[in-house]
Amino acid sequence: MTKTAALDLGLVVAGHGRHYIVETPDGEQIICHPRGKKSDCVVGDRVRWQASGDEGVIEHVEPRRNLLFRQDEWKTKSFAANLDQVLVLGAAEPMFSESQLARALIAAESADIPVRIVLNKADLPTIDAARSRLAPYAAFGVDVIELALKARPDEARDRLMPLLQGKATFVLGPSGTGKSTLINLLAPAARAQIGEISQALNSGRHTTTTTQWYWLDRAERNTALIDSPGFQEFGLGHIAAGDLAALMPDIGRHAGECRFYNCTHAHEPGCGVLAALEQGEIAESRYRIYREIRAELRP
Ligand SMILES: Nc1nc2c(ncn2[C@@H]2O[C@H](COP(=O)(O)OP(=O)(O)OP(=O)(O)O)[C@@H](O)[C@H]2O)c(=O)[nH]1
Ligand SMILES: [Mg+2]
Ligand SMILES: [Zn+2]
Repeated sequence: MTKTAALDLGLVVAGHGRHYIVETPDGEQIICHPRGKKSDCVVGDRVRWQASGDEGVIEHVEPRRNLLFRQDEWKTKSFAANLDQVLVLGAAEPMFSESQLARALIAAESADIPVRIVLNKADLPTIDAARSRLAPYAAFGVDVIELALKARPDEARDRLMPLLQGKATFVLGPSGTGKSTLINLLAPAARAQIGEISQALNSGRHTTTTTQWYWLDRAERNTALIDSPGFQEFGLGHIAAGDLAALMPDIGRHAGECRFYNCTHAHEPGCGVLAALEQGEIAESRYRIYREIRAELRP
């Protein structure tokens, strides 16, 4: 038996700076601190810990199945580990940035985590513009689910539940798209704070500031949703420029047709991607985003 196997196993369900909430296999929640200075756990981590008074000390993080993160210019922002899928939320108001959405998809693809897009606030008149902006994504095979989480909650629940059952799903998206609304709709015990709460209490909007794991089924603990703060920027500094096309399926599928094996799809003769763009097989917005991101990446 290894030394760590003697320690208790727990699941990190929240992190607040230097301490974490670890849930035991019987559902008890304990405040834990990591051993040593480095706090390198994230929500979704399985950890080995031991009690120290009323609190606990995290001794060891179990190997991760995957880790979703972004890499801005100066720092790595880890979202969560051991995920079964990512729901990327966009809304008609505030109108989502297609570049941010594309980046979230690329990060999930590079972490090898399946994604779906939820387009929320379908009750608003601006939904048509949002829907056409997402048409290229549906065309290359992303599941795009149009919902009105607040205006038509029963329909939203019926559409989502079969897709979430038995999985740990990370809810990712810009601020104000309805991530916490989604969590509150589906996780009975959740009190994820949403826009209105604080509008009533103070002048600011209430925005989620920490990542938090919620069970949809507290007794069985098979199905979870993870709420997260909205992002503003989404850097992909961890991706090598030459790998980018392969992480954008609509572009990557034409890269094999290029004359040069190291084609950058910018100006080379015999480029399969440029030919597909010309033919309308790649959406102009997608190609523009490919060029924009590529310019930021290390060669
Ligand atoms: N019209 C409309 N508004 C909605 C819908 N769903 C959510 N909203 C509203 O959108 C606002 C933001 O919702 P939140 O759930 O707090 O958004 P969030 O993505 O958690 O935002 P952050 O925590 O800031 O990242 C709230 O005022 C919600 O009531 C919808 O289906 N239709
Ligand atoms: Mg929120
Ligand atoms: Zn090319």
